[in-house]
Amino acid sequence: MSNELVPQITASLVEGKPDETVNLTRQALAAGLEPLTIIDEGLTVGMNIVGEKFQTGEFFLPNLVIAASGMNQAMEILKPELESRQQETKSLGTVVIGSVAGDIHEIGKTLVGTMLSANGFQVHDMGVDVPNETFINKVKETGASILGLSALLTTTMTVQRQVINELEEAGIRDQVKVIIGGAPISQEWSDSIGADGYADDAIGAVELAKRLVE
Ligand code: B1M
Repeated sequence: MSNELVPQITASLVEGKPDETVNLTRQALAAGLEPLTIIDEGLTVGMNIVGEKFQTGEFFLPNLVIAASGMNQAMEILKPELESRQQETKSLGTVVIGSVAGDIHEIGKTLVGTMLSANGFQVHDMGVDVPNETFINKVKETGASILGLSALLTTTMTVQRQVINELEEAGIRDQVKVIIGGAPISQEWSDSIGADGYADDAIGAVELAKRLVE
């Protein structure tokens, strides 16, 4: 039954069975489940459980790596499905997005980029561990209206502030809206570093980006 597939997807990630995650994701799509339901209620829940078990010492780094591989492979199947549901026809603006320097977490950032693209933005995904200068140069080159900075570590969230400072030094801070996100990020942090907005998930990031370009 299709409604049993979502918890099975969660379990397959936690149990470290990427092939099963991929098979179950395909089955869930075939059963008519929405890609976002599979991501939010299946995959992300599984990654959060893996993260908690890592924090308590029950899981180790290889568990994180295997779970991430399962989620990434499932995302490769889901990305075209998300994009094919794109409803906007004209471009809402250009977004440059990436995980900040020192941060190699890519899943959440990629999901946010995919959702922005699926909702009518032209997205330049710069990848992970992106040097500050690369962000600045890409914003200049593309004339992007939004810069998205993802940080998953308490040690890399401060890089978001550095990028904002460097945009100011480059004289282009007022030309681009900076949105930030990632597990340790809060509205308070966003306000304190002078970002234009914070979202705690991909849907929130799309709503925020649309609001900012209006
Ligand atoms: Co890492 N890791 N990790 N890890 N890892 C966390 C983040 C951690 C919370 C785990 C834990 O201890 N519970 C912890 C951080 C602790 C802290 O600083 N507070 C941690 C650690 C410590 C580390 C290492 C230091 C471990 C080590 O080496 N000892 C190391 C650091 C590497 C580095 O970056 N330099 C490390 C490495 C890794 C792997 C490489 C093994 C792997 C990443 C693989 C990959 O991405 N290809 C990994 C993983 C998988 C995780 C957890 C388990 C899952 C992250 C994930 O993909 N979540 C994570 C625990 C957790 O977060 N629960 C953890 C699913 C994804 C959909 O959610 O990324 O949060 P998320 O994105 C969300 C929102 O945050 C938001 O929307 C997304 C969609 O809903 N969002 C944005 C994200 N970016 C946004 C940008 C926006 C707006 C919203 O606007 C621009």
